[in-house]
Amino acid sequence: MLKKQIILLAGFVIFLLIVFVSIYLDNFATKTEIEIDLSAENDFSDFSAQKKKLPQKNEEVSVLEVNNLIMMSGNISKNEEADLDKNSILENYSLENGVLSIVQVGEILWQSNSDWWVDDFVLADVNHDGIVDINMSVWKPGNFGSSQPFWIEENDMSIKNHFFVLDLVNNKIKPVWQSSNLSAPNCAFQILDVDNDSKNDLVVLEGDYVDSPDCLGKYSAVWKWNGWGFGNEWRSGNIEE
Ligand SMILES: [Ca+2]
Ligand SMILES: [Ca+2]
Ligand SMILES: [Ca+2]
Repeated sequence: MLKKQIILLAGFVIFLLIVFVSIYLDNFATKTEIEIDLSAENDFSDFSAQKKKLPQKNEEVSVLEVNNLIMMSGNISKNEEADLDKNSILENYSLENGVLSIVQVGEILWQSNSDWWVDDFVLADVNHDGIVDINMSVWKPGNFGSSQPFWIEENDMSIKNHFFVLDLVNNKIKPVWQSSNLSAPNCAFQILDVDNDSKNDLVVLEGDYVDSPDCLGKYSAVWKWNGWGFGNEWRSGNIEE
């Protein structure tokens, strides 16, 4: 009888231990997560505060001419109207202080993430499927977009430049292609058919992360959509030399 009681008591003690350990581990995991998030957020608010101090640019002023191409870089503000989802209602695409907003009849359909700084956007069919895409140059912490590959254990949380291609489908944003950290940031970009094959090309002005959060163009390059991403077609020598 006593033996049975001892076994029951030991079982109960083990049960309590398991409960306490799991609560402790759970708290620990949540705490670590929050600390990581907060530090990334602080870095990003510093970064965006510095970006806001860069000279304000819009279509009328401060364009940059490279190989006869007009490109803008800096703190760009611009507005465009288009019907990308082909529902016969125009959406307004507006970029202000690094935030891209898509507004349709006074209603905000979408706004870029709070930890993204959108340098510029261009509405053009970059992947040749007949659908006009929203192409963006984005600075953000974290190497990956919404999905981190399972084999990568640690995300690089430094703020780097990315190129994102999105579509608007039924009033919702659908990611088409998102780069991880670009090895050189794009200071400015344009989408147009430079080699006259009736397919749009991505023309970029590349800089160096040493100038971040500013971006000073050093090389120009042409990229072409290859079905699953962008392949480099051509890169110039250093423009400054
Ligand atoms: Ca529409
Ligand atoms: Ca497209
Ligand atoms: Ca082309």
